Amino acid sequence: MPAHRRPRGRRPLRPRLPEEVRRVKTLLDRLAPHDRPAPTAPADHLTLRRGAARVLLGNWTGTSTVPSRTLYPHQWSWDSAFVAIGLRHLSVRRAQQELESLLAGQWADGRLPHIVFNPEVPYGAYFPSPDFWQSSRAGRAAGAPASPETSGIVQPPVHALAAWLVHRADPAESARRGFLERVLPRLTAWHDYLLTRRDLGGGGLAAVVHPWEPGMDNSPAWDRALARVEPDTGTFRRADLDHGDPADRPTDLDYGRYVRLVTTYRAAGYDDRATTHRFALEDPAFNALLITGELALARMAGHLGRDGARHTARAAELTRRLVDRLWDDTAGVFRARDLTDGTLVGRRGVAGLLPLVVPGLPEDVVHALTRTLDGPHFRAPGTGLVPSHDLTGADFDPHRYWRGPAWFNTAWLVERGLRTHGRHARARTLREALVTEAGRTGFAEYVDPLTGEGRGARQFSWTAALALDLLHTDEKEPTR
Ligand code: 2M8
Repeated sequence: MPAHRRPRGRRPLRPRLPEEVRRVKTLLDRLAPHDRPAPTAPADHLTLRRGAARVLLGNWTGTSTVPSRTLYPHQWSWDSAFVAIGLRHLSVRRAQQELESLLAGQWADGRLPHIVFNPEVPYGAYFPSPDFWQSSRAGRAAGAPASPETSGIVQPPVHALAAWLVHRADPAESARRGFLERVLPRLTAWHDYLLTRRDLGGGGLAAVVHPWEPGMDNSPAWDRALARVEPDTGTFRRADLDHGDPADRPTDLDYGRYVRLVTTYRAAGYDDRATTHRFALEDPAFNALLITGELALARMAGHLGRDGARHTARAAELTRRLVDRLWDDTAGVFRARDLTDGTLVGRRGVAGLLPLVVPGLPEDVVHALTRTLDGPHFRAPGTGLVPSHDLTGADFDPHRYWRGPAWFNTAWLVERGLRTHGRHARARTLREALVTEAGRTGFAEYVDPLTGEGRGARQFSWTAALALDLLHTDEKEPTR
C-alpha cells in the first residue's frame, strides 16, 4: 500500500474496554502487596501511586504507551523512555516492551525516530502524520524500516538510562528474557549515529536539526536560529489545536518553519550528509543525556561480561567537550551553540541546568548550577518545579509551550542530578514538589510557574510515570 494512503477498516485507538479493564484491574491488584506504603509514608502516597498507575494503564495501547490519549496518540521516543522508568514499578515486562516497541522503529543508520506511528490511528488525529513524513519511502536509503511508519527526526537519548533502570528493577527477569542482550547493540547503534552523523560541528558533540529534537519544542533558545528558516504556509492542517489551547501551543508561524525543516530533510532522503541543515545546534541537555546513556551502556556491557571501556571513555570525552563548548561561567549555566555562526545562544533555559545529571562534572560547575537553580532566573513563586525558561527573560511566557511552564520530566532529571552530586536536601524538596504537584494537577502535562496551575493535557504519561518512580525509589538510591 502506498505510504500516503490511510489504512482502511482499522480498529479505533481505544482498546476494547472490558478486556483492558480486566487487565488494569489485575495489574492494580498485583500492585497492592508491595505497594503498601512504608510505615512513615504519608497515607495519600498510596492514592497517588494508584492514580499514577491508572494513568499508565489507561494510556497503554497493547504494545506501548501514548503520552496523551487526545493530544499525542502515537508513541514518542523520550516519552517512552520516561514511561518505562515508571512502568518498571508496575510491570517489568511492560517496561521492556515499551522500549522494545520503540526500538522496532529504529532505522538501519542507527537513528531512533522521535515518533513511531500507530497504524490504527486516523491520519487526522495528529499532525504531522505518517503521510507527511513518508519514512518507509523517503527514508528507505537511510535505512527506515518498511514498517512501522515513523518520523525522520530524533529526541533526547534517555533510552539507555531507561533500559538500565528497567533491568535493575528485576535483574532475574531481565536475564530470563535476554533483555540486555537484545537492547545493548541497538542502543549502541543509536548512540553511534548521534556521535558520527550528527557531529555536525566537528566538536565531538551531537547536534539537533529541528526544534522538536531537543524535546523543548519552542523554547526561546531556538528563536534566532528558527527565524532563518522560510516558513511553509498553508499546506498543512494542525491537529494540536483541536485539543490544546492556542495560547499554550506554538504559533502558526513556528509550525510553518517546523514543516519547512522537515520537508527539506525529507527531500534529501533524511540523509544528514546530503542535507544542508538550516537549523543545527548543540543542546546541553541532549548531550548531557547522551553522557548518562553512555555510562548506562558501560554498565550493561559490564553486566554481560563485555568490555564497557569504550563507553566510559566516550562519556569522559563528551563531558570534557560539553564543558569546553557549552559552559558559560559568567552566567552559571550551560548554553546551546548555534552551529550556523558558532555563537552561544543568549538565553537561559532549563536545558542549561540539566547537565547536573552528568556525574563527571567539575565541582565548581556543579556549585554554580545549583546557585542558578535557586536564583532569580529559576526560582518560581507558584511551583516547586523548575520553569522551562528564565523567569526574568523578556520572552518568558508562563503558559506557552516550553517558553516558561514547568515540566515534570525536567524536574525529575534535576532531582537526579542533585542526588548525583550529593545535594540530598535540595533533591528532597524537588522530589516532594514533583509528587505533590503531579497528584494535585491530575498528572498535568505542565504547570504555570507563577500560579502553580496545571496546564496542557491531563493524565499525561510521563508525569504519572516519573511521580510513580519517585514514590517507589529510595531517595538514597545511588544514581551512579
Ligand atoms: C511535544 O512535542 C510534539 C512534537 O514532537 C508536539 O508538540 O506535537 C513536546 O513536549 C515533546 O517533548 C514531547 O515528547 C511530545 C509528546 O509528549 O510533545
